[in-house]
Amino acid sequence: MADSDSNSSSRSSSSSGRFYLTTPIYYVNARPHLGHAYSTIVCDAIARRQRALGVDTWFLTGTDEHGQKIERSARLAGRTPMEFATAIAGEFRGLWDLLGLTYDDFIRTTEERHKRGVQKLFATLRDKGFIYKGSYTGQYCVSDEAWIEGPPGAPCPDCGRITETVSEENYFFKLSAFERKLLEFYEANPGFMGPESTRREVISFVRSGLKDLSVSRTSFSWGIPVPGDEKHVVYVWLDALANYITALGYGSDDVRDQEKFAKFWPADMHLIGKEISRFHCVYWPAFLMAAGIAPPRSVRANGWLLFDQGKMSKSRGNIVRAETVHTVLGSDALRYFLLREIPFGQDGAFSFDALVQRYNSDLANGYGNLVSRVGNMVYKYFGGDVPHFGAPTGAEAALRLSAERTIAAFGAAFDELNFSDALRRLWLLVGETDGYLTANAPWKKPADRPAAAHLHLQARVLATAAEAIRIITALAYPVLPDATAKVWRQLGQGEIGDAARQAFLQNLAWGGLKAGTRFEMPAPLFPRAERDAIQRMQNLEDENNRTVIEAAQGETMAPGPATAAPSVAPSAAAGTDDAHSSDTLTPSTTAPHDPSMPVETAPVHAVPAVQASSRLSSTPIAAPPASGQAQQGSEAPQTALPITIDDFAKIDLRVAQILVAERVPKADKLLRLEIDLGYEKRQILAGIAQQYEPEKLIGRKIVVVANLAPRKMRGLESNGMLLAASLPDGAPVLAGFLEDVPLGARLK
Ligand code: ME8
Repeated sequence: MADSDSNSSSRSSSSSGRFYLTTPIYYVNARPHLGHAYSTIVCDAIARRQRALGVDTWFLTGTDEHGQKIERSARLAGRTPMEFATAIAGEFRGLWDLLGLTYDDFIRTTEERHKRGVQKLFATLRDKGFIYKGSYTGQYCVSDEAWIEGPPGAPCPDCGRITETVSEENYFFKLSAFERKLLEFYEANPGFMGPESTRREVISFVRSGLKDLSVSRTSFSWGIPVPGDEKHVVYVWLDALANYITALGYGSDDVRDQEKFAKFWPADMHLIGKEISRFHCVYWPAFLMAAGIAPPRSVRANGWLLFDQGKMSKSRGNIVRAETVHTVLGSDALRYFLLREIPFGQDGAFSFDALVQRYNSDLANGYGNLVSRVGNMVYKYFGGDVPHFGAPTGAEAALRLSAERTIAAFGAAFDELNFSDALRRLWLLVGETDGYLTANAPWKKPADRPAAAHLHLQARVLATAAEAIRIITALAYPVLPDATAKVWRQLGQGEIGDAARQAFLQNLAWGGLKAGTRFEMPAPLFPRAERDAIQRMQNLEDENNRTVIEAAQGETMAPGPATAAPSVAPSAAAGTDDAHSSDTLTPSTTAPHDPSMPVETAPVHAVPAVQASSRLSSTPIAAPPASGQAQQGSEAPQTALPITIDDFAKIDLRVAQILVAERVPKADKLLRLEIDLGYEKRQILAGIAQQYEPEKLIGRKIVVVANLAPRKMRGLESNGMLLAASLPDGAPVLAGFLEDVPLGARLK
């Protein structure tokens, strides 16, 4: 890999006999996708290998549930933040369980143990003089929950969304005091962060000068109150980063928690996505140094999983769900693909095509085929018992030497996080074992070979190939836990989980398969995937998107809490040519649920319908009229569904001003608008491009349905709908005012 030099200083092996490993805690504003699964699967593979090496391992994951972003998402969904967070946290946990991930703890930042620890950390920082009160006026990116340098309206340099101007009384952390200390720390600990690109970026960020950091908010309340000053909530990144210590018991008076903290802190590895390096490599060690706590030993950033040429993310609308791959090819296939295909630390493209190719070549035709060939022949020629054989020849010695070299090389590469290289080397041994079988052809008896000599060759070749398979299987266990468990049983070795608990990788060596061991009948491991596997995965994704859209239309709503909007007329997104994908806040109908979580079947997106049949329609309005209901300006009012005043009150109509307007590529009806609602800025998409020149819209005041759940169109998120009258030919005319009205004013 390009950045492999940095790996050598940050091995995943532990020198202290214990290993503490963490994933990022994921925001609960949207359901998990393959990007989240990627980081969590990598951690799972590392944790499994560590345990199987006899290292006392603690693997933490969880969810990040506070902050403005979650509060807003919940409000849009008509849920309380806690209901909303609980539903999505259940989705994450349920998915990790479905995939068989072996996390030791799952922390939610809304838990009491976390709140207690965060308050203790905040109080400690303040008592030590690193926190002071001030006021902040500047830009904030709600999506990244990050303070941004730039003028009002500037886009976020990381995600490109419009930042909001915040003017608040805040507590500040004296980050500026840590500039030199951090640089010295990086210098003294060259293995602290990787890959090299991340290291360079972080160091140059710190060298360019650190300003004090605002670590509390006062303009909303969904967070952990600042101890002693409860109108402030702790800044969500200070809150979130602290999970790595609160989950171990930091802040608890219980002696067992204190022991656990003493045992596992500092963390051996925080595994993160590269976009959150600054938070983990700058802010986090500075907070810890200030509090007198040791910084983590290493932070390692994975690259981005790309799909359709962009970072896979729910805001781009280009996600694939891990459940889909699990359903069609199994979770081992997904794990193998992610670890083999993408050199860790680099960005890597995901496609169903590449997944199926890799699956067929390496798993179905490679490992799976080898295991079944050897197993079948051991049954056919020796009734299922590993045969005795006499002295090995040069061919056996060569295979043994390769296996021994592979044990060393695989371990070294894996522990340096070069998973792709580790697996490439291991699959060379698969190929070599296959070649050894083919060269010796135990299934073919030449006419001139005496029967006894042939039996001897069969015994020698099959016992040797089976031993090679045992070594391959043991090494592959952290990556292919399901398949290797089956093979381990087939090889008569019992449960691989038990072997892992007994640290079977610690002394893995050639010669463990004893003659006379009884094999189990081989069962298919990785059935070959036909072309239709790609189509099936695509269909599952399409079906899921359809379900989400339907749920957003209120058609599949299960009874929700009283705050959920009524399931009435379809929303404007229904059937529009642009609504080809959707944000996926809706708990999936196929995803499992953590039994400890309330079963949430109601969509988190509860969309108040506004489109009824009045002449004021919300846009985009590209939906073709249903037959017999030609869209006309003179639609009869009686086609409207009657609603009560309470129903109407659920619709949050607001005055907004257009700041930016531009066409959406390849969508001739759509404009992308950035609007100012007075209290926040947003992006909406509107189907008015054929009637309005974008540049003429700048500065214009409009009416917006502000509490409509976000939707995706052409991969862009639309956060609300503008209102327009519909002319007889269907052309929209924007609603507006003759008098001056302040931004954010409510229409009622
Ligand atoms: O950032 N490719 O949460 P988040 C690779 N709550 N990894 C990806 C990915 C992709 N396309 N998409 C997501 C947050 N990830 C904060 C973290 S930690 C104290 C707080 C993974 O829900 C990757 O690990 O936005 C990334 O850093 C993380 O999910 C972001 O998850």
